[in-house]
Amino acid sequence: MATNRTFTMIKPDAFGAGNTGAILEMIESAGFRIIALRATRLSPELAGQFYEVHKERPFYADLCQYMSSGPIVAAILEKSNAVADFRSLIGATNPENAAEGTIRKRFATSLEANAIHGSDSDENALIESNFFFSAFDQIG
Ligand code: DGI
Repeated sequence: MATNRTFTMIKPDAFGAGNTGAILEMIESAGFRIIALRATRLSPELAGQFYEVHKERPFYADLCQYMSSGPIVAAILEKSNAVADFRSLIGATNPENAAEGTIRKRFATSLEANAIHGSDSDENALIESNFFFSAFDQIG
């Protein structure tokens, strides 16, 4: 994958509240092109694999339970400087610290239910994209 891609998930709180369309609109308006998109549901085991990097953290069990509590939308996005620009668009992990105009400021309801995921590096964007999508799922 080129370094101009990132991976995102619209989390169960935002999906359940019917905010998927508004969030995708913010993403496209910010100049990201959708390369792959799917609605799905994570089992606790799959959520655990996805967030394995956090497995020693005290919130890991809660995070896996939360991320498997309802459907999510996964997507691969393309834009120059995608990883950093998307982290700016989504805002700080804790919505209390998220800047005005960010997705988390607008849609997150708590530190855990923070509406959206964005990869934190090009390497993780590739790993996370391959977790959800085959090459066949991704447009060129
Ligand atoms: O990359 P981020 O999603 O912004 O943040 P992260 O990779 O540090 O953490 C992954 C997710 O775990 C985050 O989006 C929300 C949740 N989380 C992070 N820190 C805490 C937390 N959940 C709880 N309950 N408590 C925390 O301290």
